[in-house]
Amino acid sequence: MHRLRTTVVRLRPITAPQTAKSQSQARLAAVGGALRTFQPMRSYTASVSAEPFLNGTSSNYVEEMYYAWLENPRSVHKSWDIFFRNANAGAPPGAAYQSPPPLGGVALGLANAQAMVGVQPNVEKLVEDHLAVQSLVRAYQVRGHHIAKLDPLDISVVDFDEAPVMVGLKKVDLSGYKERLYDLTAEEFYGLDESDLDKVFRLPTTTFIGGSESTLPLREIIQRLEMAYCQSIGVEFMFINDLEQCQWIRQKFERPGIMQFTLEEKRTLLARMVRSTRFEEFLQRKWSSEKRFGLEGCESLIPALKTIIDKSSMNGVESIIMGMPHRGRLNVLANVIRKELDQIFCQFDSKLEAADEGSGDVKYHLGMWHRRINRVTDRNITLSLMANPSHLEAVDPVVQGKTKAEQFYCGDTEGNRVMSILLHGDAAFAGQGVVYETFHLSDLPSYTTHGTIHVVVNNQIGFTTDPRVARSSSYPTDVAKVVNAPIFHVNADDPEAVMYVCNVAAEWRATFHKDVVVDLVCYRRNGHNEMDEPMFTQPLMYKQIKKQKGVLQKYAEKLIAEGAVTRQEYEEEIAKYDKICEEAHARSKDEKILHIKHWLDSPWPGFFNMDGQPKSMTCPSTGLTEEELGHIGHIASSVPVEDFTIHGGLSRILKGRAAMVGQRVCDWALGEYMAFGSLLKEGTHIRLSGQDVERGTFSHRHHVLHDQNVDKRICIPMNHIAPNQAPYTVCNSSLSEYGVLGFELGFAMASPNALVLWEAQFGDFHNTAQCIIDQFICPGQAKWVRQNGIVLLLPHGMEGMGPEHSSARPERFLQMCNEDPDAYPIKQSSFAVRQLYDCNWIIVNCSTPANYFHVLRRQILQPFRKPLIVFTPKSLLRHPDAKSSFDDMLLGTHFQRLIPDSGPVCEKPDGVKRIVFCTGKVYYELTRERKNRGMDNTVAIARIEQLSPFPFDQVKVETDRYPNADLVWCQEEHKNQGYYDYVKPRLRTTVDRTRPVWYAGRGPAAAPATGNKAAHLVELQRFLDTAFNLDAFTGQS
Ligand SMILES: Cc1ncc(C[n+]2csc(CCOP(=O)(O)OP(=O)(O)O)c2C)c(N)n1
Ligand SMILES: [Mg+2]
Repeated sequence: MHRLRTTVVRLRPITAPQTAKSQSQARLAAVGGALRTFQPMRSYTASVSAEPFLNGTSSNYVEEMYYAWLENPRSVHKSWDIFFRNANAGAPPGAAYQSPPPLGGVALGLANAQAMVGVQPNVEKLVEDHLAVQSLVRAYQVRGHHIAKLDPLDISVVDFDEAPVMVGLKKVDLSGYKERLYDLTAEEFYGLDESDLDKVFRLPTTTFIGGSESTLPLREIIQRLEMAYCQSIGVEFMFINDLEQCQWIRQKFERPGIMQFTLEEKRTLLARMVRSTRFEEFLQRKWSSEKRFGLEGCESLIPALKTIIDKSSMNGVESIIMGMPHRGRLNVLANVIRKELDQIFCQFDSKLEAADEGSGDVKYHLGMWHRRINRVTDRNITLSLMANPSHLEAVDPVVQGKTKAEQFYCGDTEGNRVMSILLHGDAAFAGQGVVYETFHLSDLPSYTTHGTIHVVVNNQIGFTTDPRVARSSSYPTDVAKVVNAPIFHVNADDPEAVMYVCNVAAEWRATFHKDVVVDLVCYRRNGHNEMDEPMFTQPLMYKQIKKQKGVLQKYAEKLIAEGAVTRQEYEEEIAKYDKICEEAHARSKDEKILHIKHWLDSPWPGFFNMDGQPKSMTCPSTGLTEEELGHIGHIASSVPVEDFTIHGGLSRILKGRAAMVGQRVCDWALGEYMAFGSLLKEGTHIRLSGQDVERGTFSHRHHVLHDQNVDKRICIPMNHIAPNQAPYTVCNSSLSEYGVLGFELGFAMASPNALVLWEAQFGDFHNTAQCIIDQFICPGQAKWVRQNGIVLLLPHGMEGMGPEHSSARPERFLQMCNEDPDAYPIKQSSFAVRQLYDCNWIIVNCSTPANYFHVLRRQILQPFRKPLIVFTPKSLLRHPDAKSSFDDMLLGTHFQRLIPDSGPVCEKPDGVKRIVFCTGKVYYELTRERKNRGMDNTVAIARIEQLSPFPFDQVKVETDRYPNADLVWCQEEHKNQGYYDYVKPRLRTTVDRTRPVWYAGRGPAAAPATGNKAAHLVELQRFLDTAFNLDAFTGQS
């Protein structure tokens, strides 16, 4: 029914009779057993011009009348009764309408109708007036926010002169409302004038301003619409294409008397305003020259958030994950999350020493996690504020990912227990593309968090930039319209209005599980930070701001005038909070050491020992038993459900897998299957996300099978490994990197017992997610002491496919490793594991399926979590030599950081003239060339599989093994790219600079690869020639 109505609304501008016909059947069924039949005889194409009062815009009114008539013909005016009867009887176009019968001896319905509209001899006018009223209601609903009093400074930057709303009603003076109507209504207001103000009109069902009344005089209608849509709240919702949702919002804002609060609610609100305001004042008093990005001008943010939390807790939410930028962050930590004040204050102490936990971050970026009792609901609630970098909005998808993970792990499939709140600045919300990317995740099955509440601190400025040059939309919030999220603009100087919209926002989320935006229109009392001079750039705005009375003072005066509190009570409340701050300040002086771990936003209980350290420094074998390999291999090559028809090509692939299992070998896809399947069996949840990951960009994976005969019927064999296995999530993502990688990083934050992988379609696409890599993945542990085991799979390799899609830019990842290239590490017990523990991320380029299998399993079996970057192959996926025997995956086997040459060179190492070190796919090109040249005895080839941390110890074994060999680093990437700059100093350190390290590879270049296939092959041959020409470097130093 809703769908029908929505459709009809869309069609409405066509013709009224069309609308009536399209609705008739459904409506009749709904109205008492279809007793009436209404079969319009007029054809769809019949002109309606013959009915002068019917036109596109009148259809809504006609619809109302028609429904009323269907239910009771007497409830409508006699003229409508006649019209509908005639139409029903098949009157031709132009003949259905007849003038109403003369007055006198009339039926009850007619008498009622006349009472409603006064003596109305002209039915045309009657219809037009009703239509006009309907249009008026709609105009307020659609555009009332344009004239609401949203801006506390009254210097609104939104210029609606440009918008197509300034038309109509030029000749009519509606005493006082003229300006309003002028702003709101369409041209030629159907002749409504002042004489109509006291006429009573029937209200359409699309408004709730009547409360229990169905008719109102026009004057009252206008007044109530003004109250609903043009005070401190401006509601934008009429773009939502769901009638039920629109009706829900209408009734929340239109019902008379909605904005009434109990005495207790008002006092609580005042107390919250006191805390919010006095907190900033306290910091300002104590540390006037410190940056804190204070909340002054938007103090009602604190009660806003608290209202959302109270209401959500009431609705059953137990955990809220929040992300926010700098503005007001300390205040939120103190007064919403309830971080101990002394812990906040001690951050201002410049003499505080950092504990040896990491390099840390500034105080207005740190996160927090806190469980407490919500005082209003008396229920437990966990609040966490995610640590974030300076990069505005980057934390948005991370918060969503963490929220999704928490929902997933507690079986909260509808978001009833866990939810997210995202705070934004006005400039950033409009300017940062990741906001859009995050919105587009909001309704995708594997990414939805079932509704986020967005709160915008809209202080009408971004640093020194005015909105008129910072965005092209009227509001900073327009981006939310892409997902049909309602937007509640509210004047932040009206705390009660703020509280009201926040309540509605929380209810909206609980009811529809969709995103919603609260736009707190406010100002920024100081400069961008407390040191900045805003008068340089916004002189007039700041003259106005200086005159502006603080919102706390205004609200307190209002409540005192109302008698809701006494001045003394208000002053006591202030004194009470000031005392709390003073006492905390005194305590903060006892803090000598700053522990970043006190600011952890995602603790992993039970994963570490009591001191927060790994429980061991060893990693068990990552191998499996023969049976396990066979069993998983069998699942990977079969369709484990009945009556499921797969594509013929896929049958061949599965048969090929079965054959490999029979021969006890794995290709790349099967190696990955073995790793995933075994971890799932051992109880580790796995989530693989990215563009087209289900099939795999290179059509090698096929983790989701599609029934060729039944639409949307799928089978994920990986979920059929064992009865008590952990679930496997594999999901094609939206076409986003920044948003989706951020999301997966957040997902991986929630639990250490999950393998979360993001695969780039091609490795180079990670650069559109660079911020997540640079700001979170690389330095996350150092800044925020939180570990993360996310895995990035980045297809990489020079295949002659042109400059794009060739390079995953290994040089960038390697350049950001925290390891010292010039210091040979002291070898201690568990060296390899310790090295992993100390690094900021692990970077591998595996050349065999077995090694890929091991590194994935090690990611979970090692006793801590580190990000893992894997450069994955393309052509190797199907390379006949790039296969691994089960023997390399059995119990007792491990990931090989370096794979030494095991060929003829081992027999006579002294005779070896050269060791070529390499990584990844070029190994296969090197071995082929060596064979062709008959140099298997003279040149050794060693593969460095783990680039970071660098396997100094194993490289040394190789360089010692071949004392007469010169050292060559060979790579297919250009010299200024790839691994050369990273590997060279490390190789030199390993041999204590006793031997030079030569380079065989492509020369330096601006682009990652040539676009010409022939040039690609020439380049390849050229560097292979260098690698095997034993005189290539003679005479060079
Ligand atoms: C991605 C990014 N670009 C630029 C900046 C520098 N910067 C910090 S705050 C700010 C202005 C933000 O304005 P707004 O979003 O309105 O928040 P407000 O400071 O007004 O609360 C800018 C440009 C940044 N932190 N992040
Ligand atoms: Mg701003």
